[in-house]
Amino acid sequence: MTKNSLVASMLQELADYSEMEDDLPYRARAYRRAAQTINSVEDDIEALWKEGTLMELPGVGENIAKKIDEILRTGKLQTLEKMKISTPVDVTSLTKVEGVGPKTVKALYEELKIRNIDDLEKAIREGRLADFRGLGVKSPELLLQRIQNAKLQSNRVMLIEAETIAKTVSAELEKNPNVIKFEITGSYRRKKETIGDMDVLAVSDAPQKIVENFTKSDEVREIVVAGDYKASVKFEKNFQVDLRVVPSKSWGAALLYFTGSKAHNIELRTRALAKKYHLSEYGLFKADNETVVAGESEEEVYDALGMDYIPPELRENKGEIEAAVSHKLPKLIERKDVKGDLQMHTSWSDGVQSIREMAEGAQKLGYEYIAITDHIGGLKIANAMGTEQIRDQRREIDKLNSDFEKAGKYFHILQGAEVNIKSDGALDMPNAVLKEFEIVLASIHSGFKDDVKKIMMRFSGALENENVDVIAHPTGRKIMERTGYPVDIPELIEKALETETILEIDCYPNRLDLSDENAFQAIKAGCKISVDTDSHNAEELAFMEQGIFQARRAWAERGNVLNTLPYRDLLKFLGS
Ligand code: DGT
Ligand code: CA
Ligand code: CA
Ligand code: ZN
Repeated sequence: MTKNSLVASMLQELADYSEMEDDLPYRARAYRRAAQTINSVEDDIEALWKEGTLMELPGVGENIAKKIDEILRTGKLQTLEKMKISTPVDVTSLTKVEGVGPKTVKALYEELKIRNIDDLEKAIREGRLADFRGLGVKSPELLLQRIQNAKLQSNRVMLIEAETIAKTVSAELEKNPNVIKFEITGSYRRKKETIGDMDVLAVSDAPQKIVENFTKSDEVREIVVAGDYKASVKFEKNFQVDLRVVPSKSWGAALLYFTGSKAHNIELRTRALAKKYHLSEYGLFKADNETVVAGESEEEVYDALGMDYIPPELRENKGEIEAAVSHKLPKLIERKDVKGDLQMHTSWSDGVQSIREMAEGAQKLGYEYIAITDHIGGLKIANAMGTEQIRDQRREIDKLNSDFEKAGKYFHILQGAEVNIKSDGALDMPNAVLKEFEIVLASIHSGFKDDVKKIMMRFSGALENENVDVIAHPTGRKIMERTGYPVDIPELIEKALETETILEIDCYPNRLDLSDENAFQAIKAGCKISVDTDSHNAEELAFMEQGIFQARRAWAERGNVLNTLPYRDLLKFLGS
């Protein structure tokens, strides 16, 4: 685990504080820029520091290099510590409220002693914030709404970010000799698209030692509580990690409890009561509350309740409990069922690598095929291809395919395309061109402010077009960034079924579009789904994993997903 994000978040905080203290605004900007660079570079900041090459990073001059040195040597920044003492506020969270900048944070603290979002909310509710208009809102209600939004977003992270944190946590626990076993539970284990906090469970014969070691990890920024069997700490960006140590005889019951969801737990407990049992995080007990029925493993608990084992992704109380009782749980799709990837971009449009590089990346993943789906038409921001380029690209693909054949590799590149659905609903390329592709994805990239009727009108042309195989990223949402354009999901599903159009789960980590719930509805209705990465370089092909989690949350079996088909069957399917 590199220290890049630790250094970046400290510089970011320093930037916020500097701006608040009305020091020199350009200095705050410089810290912020350096933080961004450090967050996005591939290089390990600690390695650069040891080599003495920090200043080769863009935006890192002598002053910032000194700060980085101090962070890496001492884990702290004296300047920042001093500022925190004089103005003890949670500037990072407060500035997440729309309309609240570092200057406002300072004023709120000086005038009303507001230190964090909760204080701010309280002040509004108690009518103490007379000058709410200074925050750019017409009413206190609107401000409360913004606070809710900030709270919702503030400390949640995308699944892919949680994976990085999970690796750190796992590395800490793996090197701890007192840990017998551990598991990261909660929404992380259920593979939700965003994670609020991380719930870690461990078995040990020396709980206190684990807690002590864990709270001393490099990444811990703040210890919220530390007891004999549990601790709550904050990592960078205020992300909370809870650790609980349990005895091995309760391992299964605790896993079940802390994996959740809460709704699933409540339903399980009700089922237990109906059997005259009592279920808690300590175990499944008889009515006397003493005789243990089950508890060491999750399987044992489900079994005692007369149910099949329920994979974590399904534990949302959406019918999985009934299905487990009647032995009708879906046989969920697995990563290894995937035979190819049907959305990716190359340097022919807005990607950064060649077709060959993408193909080689896909071969490393064991795929039989990929579809190159560069943008076509007039979409300027995506550097879309015109007809001449499409012909040239076809030649390159033919050549590569014949090279693979000669080399005895069973691997095939399909020439596909992503065509834009224009604001009037027409496709951005005539049918005569579209019909030459082996697979065509149609998608919306503009006119997000259209109302739902207009959006559905725009979709209908694409759905009814016989050359369109897939609707890509159907809602246009980006997680924690934008909700996308309005889509009537039931209508989209119905029309997709009618016209035999495939709906996509775009695996790009901030898209995951269709969402779990939308994909669940589509699959339930009988739609075929394509789970594809929308990669813009070969490394991103690995995002397939994210999409498979999402598909599992949507109850997808292998048969529901287009790109589990072997190459020959895929061609037959697309040809029909
Ligand atoms: P998150 O952290 O918001 O992404 O979502 P979770 O599901 O990880 O929720 P969290 O961290 O509040 O709690 C972890 C698990 O603990 C949750 O999935 C189920 C269990 N749990 C928490 N509170 C309750 C409760 O009041 N009742 C029951 N039955 N279970 C609970
Ligand atoms: Ca959690
Ligand atoms: Ca928690
Ligand atoms: Zn697109």
